[in-house]
Amino acid sequence: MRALLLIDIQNDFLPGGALAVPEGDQIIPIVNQLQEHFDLVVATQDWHPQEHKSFASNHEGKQPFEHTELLGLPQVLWPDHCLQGTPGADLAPALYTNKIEAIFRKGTNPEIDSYSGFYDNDRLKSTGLADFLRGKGIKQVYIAGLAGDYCVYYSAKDALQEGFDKYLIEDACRPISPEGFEAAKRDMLERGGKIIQSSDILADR
Ligand code: VGL
Ligand code: ZN
Repeated sequence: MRALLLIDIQNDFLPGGALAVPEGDQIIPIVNQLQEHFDLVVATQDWHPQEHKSFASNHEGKQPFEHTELLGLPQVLWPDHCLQGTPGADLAPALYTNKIEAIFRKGTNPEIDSYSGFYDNDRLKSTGLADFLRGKGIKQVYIAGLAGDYCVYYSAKDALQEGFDKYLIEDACRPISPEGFEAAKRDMLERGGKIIQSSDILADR
């Protein structure tokens, strides 16, 4: 059984959003087509309280995209984004959602960031996603979404660590930084992940 994991396809990560990923909107027609080729479709949603410490606005004198530390971990400070219950946190209106069986929210603890759909960045708290997937008999996890160099990358690493076969659908992702995405893809391959294109899936079945 194989699952499609849609990472953070939310308004704030689309062009015009608070933390826009270049060309983020271009993945939506692709992921809409992909969904019918999977046994299970699951989505994640970045879902921050206003006082979230990943926001530069909560650190005096700091600007978005500066680097700092949170709980001893390296942390990029972001513009305020994906505030719980706001339109920016909504899934993109053009995203086909009927097939999405569950949505896992993350980034709710104001003290720590949570890029992965499986765990927060310190791996202190699980979202329950891995057990959910195992409970559905999933062995292969295919990952698409935003941003390729942050939440997609961290989710991919955790999928591998949780023992799933992991496939990154490269053209169904867009990164914040192209260089960061290149490094992330190299690391995923070294960890045993596979990188494919949407056409590889759309061609079969
Ligand atoms: C993300 C930065 C901050 C992502 C979320 O979805 O990749 N990036 N929060
Ligand atoms: Zn975030």
